[in-house]
Amino acid sequence: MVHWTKAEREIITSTWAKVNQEEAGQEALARMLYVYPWTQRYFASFGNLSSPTAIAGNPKVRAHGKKVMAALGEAVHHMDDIKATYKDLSKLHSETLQVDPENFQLLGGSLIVVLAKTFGQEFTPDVQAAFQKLVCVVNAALSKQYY
Ligand code: HEG
Repeated sequence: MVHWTKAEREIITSTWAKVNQEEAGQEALARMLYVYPWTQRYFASFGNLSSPTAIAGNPKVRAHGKKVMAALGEAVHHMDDIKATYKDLSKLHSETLQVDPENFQLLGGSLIVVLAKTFGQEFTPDVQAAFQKLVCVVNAALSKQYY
């Protein structure tokens, strides 16, 4: 089981509370779709993803970014039980959506870039370390139901 220090818990919960979920989710997803264009293959039903402007203005990207952030919020609220929290979501990505689990780290990395931009000087190495750890635990949990 993952061990979280008191400092890591405080960093994650206090930073998360300051995040604008819809904006950050939209930007993280948009960056993943642009920087790693092969991830677009899973979102064929989302329509126009042909340029940064198209992606940024795509309402489905925005709505989906919000959903992803809500799911990440569940992880933040259940930091000691992320595997169980994501059991169904992992099954969905594996069996139904058939998302290659390699992609999870691309979205997690994009989110960290967005947090770094948002918080600037406040995004200290300690804050980064805590979020990198959270992203690793989330990715492992989402990959758990793959076989
Ligand atoms: Mg996934 C659906 C969360 C990475 C592709 N994703 C969803 C849903 C959630 C979610 C909450 C909605 C589930 C539902 O409708 O019941 N996704 C989620 C998280 C992360 C992640 C927390 C990682 C941090 N997803 C991810 C990645 C890809 C992907 C990396 C592909 C590159 N997700 C994907 C697709 C759908 C979801 C294609 C269905 C979208 C739709 O058709 O609306």
